[in-house]
Amino acid sequence: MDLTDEADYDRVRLGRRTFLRATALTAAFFPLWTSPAVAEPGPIVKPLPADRFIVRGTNAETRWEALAGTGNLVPIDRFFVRNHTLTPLLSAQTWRLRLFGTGLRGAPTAGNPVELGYQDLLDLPARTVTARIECAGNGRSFYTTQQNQSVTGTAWQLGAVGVARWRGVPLSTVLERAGLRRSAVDVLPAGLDPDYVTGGVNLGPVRRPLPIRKALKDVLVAYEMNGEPLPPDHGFPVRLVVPDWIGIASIKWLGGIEVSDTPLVSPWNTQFYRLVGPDYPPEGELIGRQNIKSAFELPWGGTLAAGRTHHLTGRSWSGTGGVRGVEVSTDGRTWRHAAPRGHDGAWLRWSLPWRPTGPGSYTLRARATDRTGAGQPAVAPYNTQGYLFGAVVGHPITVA
Ligand SMILES: Nc1nc2c(c(=O)[nH]1)N[C@H]1C(S)=C(S)[C@@H](COP(=O)(O)O)O[C@H]1N2
Ligand SMILES: [Mo]
Repeated sequence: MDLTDEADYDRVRLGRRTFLRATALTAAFFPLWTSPAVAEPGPIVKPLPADRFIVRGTNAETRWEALAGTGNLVPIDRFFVRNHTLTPLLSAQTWRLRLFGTGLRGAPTAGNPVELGYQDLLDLPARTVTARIECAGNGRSFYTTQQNQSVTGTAWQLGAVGVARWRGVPLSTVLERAGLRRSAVDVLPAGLDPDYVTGGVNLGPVRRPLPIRKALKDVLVAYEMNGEPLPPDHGFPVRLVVPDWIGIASIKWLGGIEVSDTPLVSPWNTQFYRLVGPDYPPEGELIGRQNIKSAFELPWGGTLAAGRTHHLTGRSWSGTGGVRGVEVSTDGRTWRHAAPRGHDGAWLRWSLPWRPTGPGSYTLRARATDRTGAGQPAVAPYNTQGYLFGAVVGHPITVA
């Protein structure tokens, strides 16, 4: 069995603990360390100008038109932010990463963990990777606007995704250094942001189990983003970057990691981030990898000038394999291949010349296929929490 396949592995997890017990777990499960804040926390710290972001509650989504003209990387000043609560302002001097659990030699307890400071991390051999982070709920609003279905959660369009260059230490290095035992099966990274309280229940710090196979494969304990120290909103001083997996895996403001020789659960893998609905088993299907999507670098409902040729640009990406090709339709019937503008593994940038036949309303569509042969269907299978909207999105524009 492939233990990096969350749906498969989850059946093992659920086999050992009953699902109901798992969902009943709350804050008491994880030690609540605090880290002294250097100032009062704010919602989101960086500026959110209206031409680059759409603010949605405690979150901010990137406007796709703000990516036109940028390179492969999304600049920090337009990278989306997804905060369950708010951005804590932490000090690198007092920050500690605390590792504990039965999956480490000597089974250190939460009260007496293995500790690592910021400078300790900087002193370890570093690696730089370009990776995409995308919220599992990216595209959620289209379940409602395109499919007429009601879903819970933040009504993102397609801007809850970004690609950055991350520098840090492989999680495998950190775990080995902390005394990883071969019997370890799960790690549980937790954030130092305030507890997440929803429906009157305190679910404790944001945290989500990660199978050891993925943890050792390509996960980074990152302290730099696009060549700068990690910005506060993106996890300063240290976050995880979990390539190709749903954004929640990439825990920001990383404070602790439980390493366990028995499977771990948290509300973020029992209650959230499961596909639940008429087409899924009653306990739902756990999500690991992200799926395929495409977006135009155009304003939503924007206007293009009539009587000339436009170069439609956009990007396509997939959590299951590199994007192989992209087709675009401007009339809802015929599809043309878009030309690649560069690909470095995180996403494919493409363009297509288009001369509108005349003024009027148009719906632009883009659909990608990846190396596994997966594509974008016309309709996304429904799930109540609106995750993984992978269907083709109709992008309205006006030619005038
Ligand atoms: N500690 C902590 N980590 C977190 C979150 C959070 O609220 N708290 N949000 C997660 C979710 S749901 C996503 S999609 C990504 C978003 O990363 P970004 O804000 O840097 O874009 O961070 C993840 N890591
Ligand atoms: Mo997310």
